[in-house]
Amino acid sequence: MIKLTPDEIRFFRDEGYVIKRKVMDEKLMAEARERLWDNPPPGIDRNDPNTWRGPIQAPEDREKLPRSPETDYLFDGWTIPNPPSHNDQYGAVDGICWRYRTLGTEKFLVRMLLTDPSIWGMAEQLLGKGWLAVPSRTRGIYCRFPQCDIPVEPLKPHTDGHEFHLGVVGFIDDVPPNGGGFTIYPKSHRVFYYQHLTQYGRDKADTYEKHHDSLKEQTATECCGDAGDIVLFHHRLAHAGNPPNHSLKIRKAALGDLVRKDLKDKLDEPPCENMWGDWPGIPTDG
Ligand SMILES: O=C(O)CCC(=O)C(=O)O
Ligand SMILES: [Fe+2]
Repeated sequence: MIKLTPDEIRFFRDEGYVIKRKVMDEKLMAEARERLWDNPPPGIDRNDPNTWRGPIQAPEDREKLPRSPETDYLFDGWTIPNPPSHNDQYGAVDGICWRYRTLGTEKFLVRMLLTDPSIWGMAEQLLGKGWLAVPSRTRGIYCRFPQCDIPVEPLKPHTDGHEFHLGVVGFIDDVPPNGGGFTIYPKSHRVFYYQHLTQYGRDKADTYEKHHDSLKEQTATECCGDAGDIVLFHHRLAHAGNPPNHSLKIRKAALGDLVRKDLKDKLDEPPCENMWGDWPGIPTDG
């Protein structure tokens, strides 16, 4: 079992994320890399790296596509509806990402990324033993194609819109530096926790935009590593949805969420003065 050290827990508290190396199960990662090719976007050929490139087209209006309730997020039987922005098949957005979301419901992926005993145990270290709700799905496997000749756009930071406590990003293949690694804004969780109307919901405070604009001045950190490495991140940590991939490999990461069982009772609560009230494992004194 891999555990978080007290220093790593403090790092998570102060920076909003922590990287743990070589955590995920090799066999399950091999299965994930294999299953990724069940349903690639048109024109993308597993055996021909020349085709591993965007742009792939996103539907013009994702909000109008039929919602698929079978992909809702169930936690111990209660539901967080899959947001309409997750409706399109490839989640193409900026042309170089391929978000294979429907694979996210597969049991092996939930086991690899969320209920793996080490990952579950580390999440319990932060959120309390016995407090995690059993998840039904991950977000899926999020790929980023090599940038090739597509112009690099400025980073687009955001905080996630759905309700959760702890995000998990797991690399199922190596991600070299500048290879589209998960790109975060350290410490921003301490700002954005207070920039929403509720602790966990998507509605933003009037002052959100001002703080969001100031992220442009902040240096983002790209989390890279090898297959098996994971990043645990706080739900209000700002991160970029479009990290450029200057490598020749497809960036392949599984994303998922862990929540406490009592999240459903707290959906209307405004942010608390102490942002760590639901995190019994986080020391607030030094
Ligand atoms: O793919 C990534 O690196 C980030 C994706 C992301 O932020 C999201 O989909 O919310
Ligand atoms: Fe995000």
